Amino acid sequence: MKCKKCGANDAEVYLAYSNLKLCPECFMLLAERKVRNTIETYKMLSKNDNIGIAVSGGKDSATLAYILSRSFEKIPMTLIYIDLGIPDYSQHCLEKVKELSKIIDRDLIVYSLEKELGFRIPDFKSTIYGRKMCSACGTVKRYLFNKITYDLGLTKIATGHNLDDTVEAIFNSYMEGNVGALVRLKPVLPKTHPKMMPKIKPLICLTDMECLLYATYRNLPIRMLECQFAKRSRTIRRKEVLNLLADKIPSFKHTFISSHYRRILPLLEKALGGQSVGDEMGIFDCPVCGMPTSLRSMPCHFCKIVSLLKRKA
Ligand code: Q46
Ligand code: ZN
Repeated sequence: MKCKKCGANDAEVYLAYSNLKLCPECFMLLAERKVRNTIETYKMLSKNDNIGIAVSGGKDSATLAYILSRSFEKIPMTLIYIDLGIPDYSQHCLEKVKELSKIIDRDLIVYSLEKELGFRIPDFKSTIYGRKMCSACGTVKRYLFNKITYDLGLTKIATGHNLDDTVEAIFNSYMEGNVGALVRLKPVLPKTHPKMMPKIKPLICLTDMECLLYATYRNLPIRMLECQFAKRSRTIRRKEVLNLLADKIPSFKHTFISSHYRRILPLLEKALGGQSVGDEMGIFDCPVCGMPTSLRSMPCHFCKIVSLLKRKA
């Protein structure tokens, strides 16, 4: 079977949602075009930008960094890696992001939790987060990527959230009736506080599998180890359910996300009068670290969970 685009090479990739059979070269060009179109549609980048790219050693952030760097050569970009101190895994991922930074010739900032803050993610095992390590880890990463981007004087941060991540997050917010989270799950999050950096998600148009195929065909350095805390998380189980739906209805994820952004989200925002749920309560400065928080006169989530470790020490 020949590639449906070029008609010359053998097709290796089948995109069921659009019934396309492509050769690796045409698939990679299509993926890059989709990302560039997403960036244009949502006005994610401007020529004065100097962006941070959150990298983890995984397929998504490697794909993101490669496509951004190649498509927007003139825009300054810095890779940011947080060393979480997870035995074997963090060191392995660090080696991958170092290789990636060499390949794309962009600077890499490595922030070590242990060196900078004196703790590691596994230290949360002995706290109330022992059974939900990913929740503590997510809070730490979100906080630090924002803070590092701010401290470095960059203009925004790009993350590797892909289409599957976003469909799962929207689906979960529907399930929980969490309208606030639903309204915040946008491809672009603008600056709502002087220290809250804008966030962009250029991979929102590519599935998990497309990111994996892209990183593999481009021979990008990606991790081979799984984090020891990743086992059977709820997020993974919800993704499995959504994949079952996509097996039966191949366009399910694309239709779901486009209906949400085109039809549901504008209505929700209108109903909220242009505010996100929680906006009416404002954004405050954390009394401990000075970074933005939705909690009035209280430490931010990051400071709260870090204080748990200090109490244990
Ligand atoms: S690193 Fe952190 Fe992940 Fe490990 S503890 Fe969970 S969130 S699984 S991407
Ligand atoms: Zn704080």
